[in-house]
Amino acid sequence: MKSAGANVPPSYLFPLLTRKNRKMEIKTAEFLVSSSRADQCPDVNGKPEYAFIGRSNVGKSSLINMLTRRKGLAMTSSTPGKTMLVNHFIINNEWYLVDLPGYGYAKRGKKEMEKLSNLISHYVCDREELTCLFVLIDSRLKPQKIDLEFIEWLGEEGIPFAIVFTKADKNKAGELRKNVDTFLNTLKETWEELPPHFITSSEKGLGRNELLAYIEEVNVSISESRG
Ligand SMILES: Nc1nc2c(ncn2[C@@H]2O[C@H](COP(=O)(O)OP(=O)(O)OP(=O)(O)O)[C@@H](O)[C@H]2O)c(=O)[nH]1
Ligand SMILES: [Mg+2]
Repeated sequence: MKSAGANVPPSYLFPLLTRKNRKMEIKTAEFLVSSSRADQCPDVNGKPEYAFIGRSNVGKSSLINMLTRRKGLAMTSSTPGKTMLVNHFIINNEWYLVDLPGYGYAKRGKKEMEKLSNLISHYVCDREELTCLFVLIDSRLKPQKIDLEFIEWLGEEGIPFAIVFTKADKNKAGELRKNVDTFLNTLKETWEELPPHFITSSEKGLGRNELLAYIEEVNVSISESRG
């Protein structure tokens, strides 16, 4: 049985659970750089990094724009496979949001698929600054094998992560909760403790405060742990 969450020392998890109503204001959000290889990612001086991963077209780039309230900051597209590089955005000059390419877009050539898969796995496994990986799941779908396998792999590698359900606005009434519960119940079969999860709509701004408050909690815990 495995457990998940953010990459902070265990003694700091308690305040994470108890301190409520923390608010994060986004004062500045700027694109820093794109990297085609994980070992070419920028030196961020130990500042925490929060990255977004998930199937192509699940809404990773849109979520970054929603969180920062900068519409064109991350490039989005209705066609899958838009984001091909690791994109770093610096927020409030204090921490980073990272937009990653999607996994599982079968229409690419084999070589390209391999290159992207290498980029993702090296970033996820080797990036020391990666504080929490947000795994985006389309809230309209039944649990997908590729997502479950990816989460299983995160467990094997011991990568701290949280789940973000996307496109909540596209669900019919009643379907949203049902799909979220089905997904979480599936995870419960192999995970001792469920990771934190968030329900979002980039279209409606749903989940913005909760996600930012979570990031803020983790940032505070990290700076407290460093003294
Ligand atoms: N209705 C609705 N549409 C969304 C939402 N989030 C994303 N979309 C749409 O879904 C499509 C894909 O969004 P992206 O943000 O580009 O997805 P991505 O995961 O970054 O995709 P890749 O970079 O190709 O892996 C776009 O047409 C978005 O407008 C949402 O919350 N609600
Ligand atoms: Mg994208």
